[in-house]
Amino acid sequence: MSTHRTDDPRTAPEDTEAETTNPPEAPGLTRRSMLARTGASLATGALLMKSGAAQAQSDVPGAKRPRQGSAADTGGPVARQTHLPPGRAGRDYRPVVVPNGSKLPWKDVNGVKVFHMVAQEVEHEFAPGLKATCWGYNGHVHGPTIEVVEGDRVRFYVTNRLPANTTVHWHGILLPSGMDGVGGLSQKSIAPGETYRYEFTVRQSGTGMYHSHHDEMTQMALGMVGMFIIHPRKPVGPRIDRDFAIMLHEWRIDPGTKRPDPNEMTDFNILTMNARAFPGTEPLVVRQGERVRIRFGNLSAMDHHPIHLHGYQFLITETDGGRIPESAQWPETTVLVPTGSTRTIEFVADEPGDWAMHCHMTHHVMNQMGHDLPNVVGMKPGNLDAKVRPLLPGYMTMGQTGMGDMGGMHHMPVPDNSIAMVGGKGPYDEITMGGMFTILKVRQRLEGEGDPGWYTPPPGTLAQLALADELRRDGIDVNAPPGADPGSPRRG
Ligand SMILES: [Cu+2]
Repeated sequence: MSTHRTDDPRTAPEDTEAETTNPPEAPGLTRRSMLARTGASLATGALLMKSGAAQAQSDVPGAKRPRQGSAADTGGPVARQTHLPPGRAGRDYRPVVVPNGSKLPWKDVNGVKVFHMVAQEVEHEFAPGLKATCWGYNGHVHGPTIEVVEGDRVRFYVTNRLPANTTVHWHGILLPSGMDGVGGLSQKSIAPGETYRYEFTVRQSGTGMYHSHHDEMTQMALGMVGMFIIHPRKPVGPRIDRDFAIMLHEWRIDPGTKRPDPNEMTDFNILTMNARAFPGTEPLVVRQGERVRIRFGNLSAMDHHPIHLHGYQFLITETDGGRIPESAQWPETTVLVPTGSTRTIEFVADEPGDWAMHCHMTHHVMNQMGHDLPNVVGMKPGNLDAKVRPLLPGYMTMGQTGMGDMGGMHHMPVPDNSIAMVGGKGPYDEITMGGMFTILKVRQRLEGEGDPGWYTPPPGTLAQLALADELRRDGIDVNAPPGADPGSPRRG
């Protein structure tokens, strides 16, 4: 689609005149200010162009011709505005990595990045053993990550193949009001079978999101969310070697059922990173010494997620409002990602190892946990199991010492289409977490991009069973009363 038409705006003779007479899309965004914001050189500025390919929309099934002069009319004066040539991976930016995810493809139509999104039902696997019928985009849950460059002109066709109306809201993206995608408020919602067109010039950089903004409670609970990443036209901050994008989300899927329950308000039992629950999450693989960026988005229904990274201190470098000035970036080991927000962290991966990265709400690292269980911690069942088994074959009292053993119970019968509450295979033992948990794998050497397997700590750097000699040497008597000194001088 890179063939130039005779009405290509770059060659149209009336181009110069139109540029001076047509107001820019947003107040304050003149060609001069965009150049200043993008840091683009005057030479690049000479390539500034205006959109003009209104003819593209007439052959789209379900598309209706917008009223003349409306903001949605690419041929109208309002929509005519300056933008830069499509930013390209490799030349203008280093693409993000979306673990377990996908990206939305685009094509260049007369200097405009054209995307086609299809809202549809999707069979999605959360982890081996658990699938559900969700709603997403282009065969994926969540929707493919959108990746563009500041100054791009973008055009999204959204086809609705759902049984219900929908819209797409570009969350955190600066654009004209009529492109904001709020059903009823900024547009008519998209009926099943219809295709709508959204179009705007990207005039910011950072990490945004997109999601349905019609029957939000249902459609977002079923998975209709995605990341919207905008690279700066010229790099900002230190050069990044690995750039990851992770969307956080929460679901209610009762064991044995096939549909997420959108009516759930508090008791979510599947917590996901890029719509996967541990042990279904793919690790983040990094070479030692690389500068790493991780962008988190959160479109959970009700919860904020404090994401904790082991082994590192990082800087919080971005919110959904853009890059934080260097003087205001502060160090953390846990970043709270409020719902409806994005947060970006950066660090140098100088310490090799397998490092846990997870939500620190302990119920968010469980799978299909029921919270109406009686508390049996400390209970001594005696021969209760033997007594109950004639009535309930296979009965076994569980939880007297906590939930840590649940992961090892893969031999126990569980309902069809459900997963163990915790547990994935680790190099030493069962990992007693599930849900919003993944692993950052930092290696001195990497062969290919795949999972490098488990980390082998150098000799002397692994916690292990204490030897009798060591105990003797250090004067530790394991049977002596345990010690504790007063924490304040007033208590003796
Ligand atoms: Cu959480």
